Amino acid sequence: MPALILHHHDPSPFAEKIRLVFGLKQLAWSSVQVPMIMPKPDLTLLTGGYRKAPVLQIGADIYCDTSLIARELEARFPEPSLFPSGHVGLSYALARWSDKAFFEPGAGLSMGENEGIPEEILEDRFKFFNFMDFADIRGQMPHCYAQFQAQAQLLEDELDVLTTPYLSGTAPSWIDIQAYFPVWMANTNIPRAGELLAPFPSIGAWSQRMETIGRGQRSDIDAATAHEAARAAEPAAAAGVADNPFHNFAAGDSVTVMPDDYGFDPVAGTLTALDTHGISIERQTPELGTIAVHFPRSGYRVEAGG
Ligand SMILES: N[C@@H](CCC(=O)N[C@@H](CS)C(=O)NCC(=O)O)C(=O)O
Repeated sequence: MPALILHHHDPSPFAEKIRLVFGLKQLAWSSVQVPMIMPKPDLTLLTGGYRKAPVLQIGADIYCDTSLIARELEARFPEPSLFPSGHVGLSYALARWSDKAFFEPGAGLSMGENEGIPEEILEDRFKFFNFMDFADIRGQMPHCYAQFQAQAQLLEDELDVLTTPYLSGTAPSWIDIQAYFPVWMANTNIPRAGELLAPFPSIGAWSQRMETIGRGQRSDIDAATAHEAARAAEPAAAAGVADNPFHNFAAGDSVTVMPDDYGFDPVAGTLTALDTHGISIERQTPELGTIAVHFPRSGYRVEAGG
């Protein structure tokens, strides 16, 4: 099986989710650092335009978005499972809470409370994070603190009544990882993290347990090596388009796919698979040959043309 290659940047909280999955599953993986801001030509050569971090590459297959990356890693490496106590649907559903309600105020605090963030990063995020009011970022800080702590309180309430070390039992799970990544972001990127998290001692104790998961065995490679791995491989067989009365798409259609929340960069290609879990397209590239790009169905818009 080709290597697992994660295209990410070390400060990325979303990438931290997947680094923790590598830890939980004790996987060896290769790391390619991507720039924090556009342009990212080495990444978009693979994705066709999708720019967010992280992206998982396995040969000529490119997996976008942490929900889909988790699903793919679980399918390929089922043990130890991301779902030790079941609750697969509920676990994925939790992303709408942690990616939005918990992450967004944390992202606001990371941008608004750090002195000296380079102007080009602020400008990039100004265009990218449509959920933030950059015109009055300082004025938003009290609300961001309040919202971050309101979500931390929910997590603390849950941890307070736990009789097991992790949220869904004796082993860590995708639920733990999703709930933990905004806490990791606070500790890593928010200057007043100590005060912010001080009212939540159960989160502190559980965070120490989460850190024991590790991040698997990482080796650093450059983008050219990742491109060579894509060139040398063919995409995995696609599952086709599932029957559904609510759309008219068929395998072979030209489509574009893009996120429906922020970072609206369309990726054009030929549809090869579509169901209620995911979307796959193939792109012909002069540099790398055929590349398959995969997205989750939840949170991604497919449109005809491209
Ligand atoms: N829904 C996406 C969100 C990913 C995301 O927003 N990642 C941030 C980094 S933490 C990002 O891409 N920021 C802009 C950038 O790095 O270019 C996922 O789950 O992977």
